[in-house]
Amino acid sequence: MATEKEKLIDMYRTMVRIRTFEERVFKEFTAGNIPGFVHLYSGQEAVATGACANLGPDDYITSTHRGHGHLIAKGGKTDKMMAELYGKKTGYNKGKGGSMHLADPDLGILGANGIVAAGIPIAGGAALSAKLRGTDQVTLCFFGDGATNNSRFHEGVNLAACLNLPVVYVIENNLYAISVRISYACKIANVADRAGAYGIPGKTVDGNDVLAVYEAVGEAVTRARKGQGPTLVECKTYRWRGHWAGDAQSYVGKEEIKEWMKKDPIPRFRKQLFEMRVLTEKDAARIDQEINEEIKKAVEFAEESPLPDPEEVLTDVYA
Ligand SMILES: Cc1ncc(C[n+]2csc(CCOP(=O)(O)OP(=O)(O)O)c2C)c(N)n1
Ligand SMILES: [Mg+2]
Repeated sequence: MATEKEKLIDMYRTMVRIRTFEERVFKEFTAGNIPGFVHLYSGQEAVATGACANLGPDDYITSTHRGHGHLIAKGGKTDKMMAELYGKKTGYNKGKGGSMHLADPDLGILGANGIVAAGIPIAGGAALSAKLRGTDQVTLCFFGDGATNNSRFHEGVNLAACLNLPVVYVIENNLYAISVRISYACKIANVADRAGAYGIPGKTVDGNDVLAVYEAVGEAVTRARKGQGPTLVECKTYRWRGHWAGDAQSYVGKEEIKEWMKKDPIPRFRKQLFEMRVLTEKDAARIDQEINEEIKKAVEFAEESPLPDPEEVLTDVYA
């Protein structure tokens, strides 16, 4: 029970860390302090957190253009992430990757990715490697509803199913691909139903319920570790901010955003933890304060770090 309690508190801390990181990034981006593009994860914290809580340090994840939450949930350090977003030498990619190329192979983080659905074949490769090496490593492959209409989804999931690979596909159905609503681009209610076409299990869960995600992905991870092949887990959720941090969301009704904000996964989980007597109001306030301090320091670290030297422009281009 002690371990279980620690785990739940850790999951709560991760969700707060993601939200605090993202909202600070939004602020700094809006102020012009972060170059390039950022795609924020606020509202979707329960997915990355619940899914990655099933992984160990040796397992892999592939991510997307909306990757900050995935990295944090897999153990990415917020100071090195922030420095990378600022384009600084101390960042995960020495300041040359930015938000959409954040990666840490030592933590099994095979990279954020600016190409929609491109993580799917990479996850297949990582899972095939684990299988050939005879390890029990699992690969979690995150992607959005939009990616499920890309050909890489069909090819990648079909091949992984045929090869019985230890991979778990986590679809974050946040209802939109940029400004295109999922109902316009897909004629089935639950994308996870597509699993049947590949002969693998598929499940749709409330993606704002961290414990539901944890459980569904947990079952899929267990199957994968036992050599029983891939699973598709669809998590229904919502992104609070625009497609990217500067998007005015003119295609979304204000009421819709308000409705989803009422389903905020963080206070929802906090309430559950209070009811379970795992967390007190005082604990929650302490966690908020610790994380605020951590993110403040991450920004200071990023601001104070040097830019990469011009001579480094052609180094680390290829691994
Ligand atoms: C192959 C490819 N096609 C199109 C784009 C442009 N694009 C960037 S993000 C995006 C939408 C992705 O939607 P979804 O998969 O639902 O992820 P979300 O942004 O909702 O997290 C598109 C079409 C791209 N980056 N790569
Ligand atoms: Mg989407």
